[in-house]
This record gives sequence, structure tokens and C-alpha cells, in this order.
Amino acid sequence: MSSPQVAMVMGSSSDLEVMMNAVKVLKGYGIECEVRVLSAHRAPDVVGEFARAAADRGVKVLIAGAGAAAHLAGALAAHSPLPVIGVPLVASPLAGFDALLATVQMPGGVPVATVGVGKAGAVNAAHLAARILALSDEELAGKVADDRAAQIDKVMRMDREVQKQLEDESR
Ligand code: RP5
Repeated sequence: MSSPQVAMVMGSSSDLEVMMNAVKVLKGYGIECEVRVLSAHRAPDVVGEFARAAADRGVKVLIAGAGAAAHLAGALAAHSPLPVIGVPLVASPLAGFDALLATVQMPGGVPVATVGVGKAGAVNAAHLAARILALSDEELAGKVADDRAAQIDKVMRMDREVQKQLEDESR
């Protein structure tokens, strides 16, 4: 059975709302994504099995979202040669700082590409996955270029609006 190219894993269903921001971006690119709840602490063997099988199933990029003592991304990277993108989430009184440090500070040789905490991190994890896949997919590379152009247009539009507002106010 062939798999989507991106597999997104989260430590708990309580992470789903934020991680859906990644699914939305991937959908926008037309990238299919498998979504699973697999906890590095509560179901470590299942995480290991999943990560070890992922590449053979055709998965190309793993995204992991987890909060608190977030070891999910690191556990996937320990068990799989695939690129792993880690999204630290807010899930404790430490407001994501705990998850950020646990995700980003991997020992040398076991890489996790850690993005920002929370929603922007989830969004960027999806864009980064798209850019990785676009290296070997021309059509997707075109979509990535379109997305970047749209961001430039948006900022330029905001700039024009602010210039106009300042001009109006100075009259
Ligand atoms: C982490 O613990 C999960 O990724 C989640 O962010 C956090 C809290 O999990 P729940 O207690 O809400 O299931 O492993």
C-alpha cells in the first residue's frame, strides 16, 4: 500500500487543533498527508515501529508536533533516515519553551529541523516539507514559487495601504 509523502504525527489529540494549520497548508499545495497520534512517552514502541517503516511505505518527510517534554520529533529521527521537522507546542505552564528546548536541542548526528512554537511553527513545518518535496517535483516547485510571489504581493499591498493612510493623516 502506498502512503502519502508527508506523515504528520502528534503526541496527543489535544495537539490536533494547532497541527491542522499544517494540514491546511499542505492541502493548499495539493500534498497528501497522513495524520497520526503517537506519543514518544506513552507509546514509545509504536513510535519506533512507525518511524522505521515510514520510508519503505513511501513517506518522504515526517512532521512531529508535541508539547511539554516533547521527544516525539527526536524519537522519529532516532528511528528513521527521513527528514524530520519538529513543531514545539504549548501544552504546559512553561508555554512551549519546554517543548522548544526538547525539540531543538538534539545531539549531533540526529537532526530535527525545529520550527517555531505553535501555529506559525505548524504552518512553517508544512511550507518546509513542501520545499523539501519540491526539490524533486517541478510542479510543486512552481506552487512554492507562486506562494512566495503571493506573499510579496501581500506585503506590497500592505505597504501601499500604510503609505496612503499616513499620507491621508498628514493632510
Ligand atoms: C505531549 O504532551 C503531547 O504532545 C501534548 O502536547 C502534551 C499533553 O498531552 P495531553 O495530556 O493533552 O494528552 O506529549
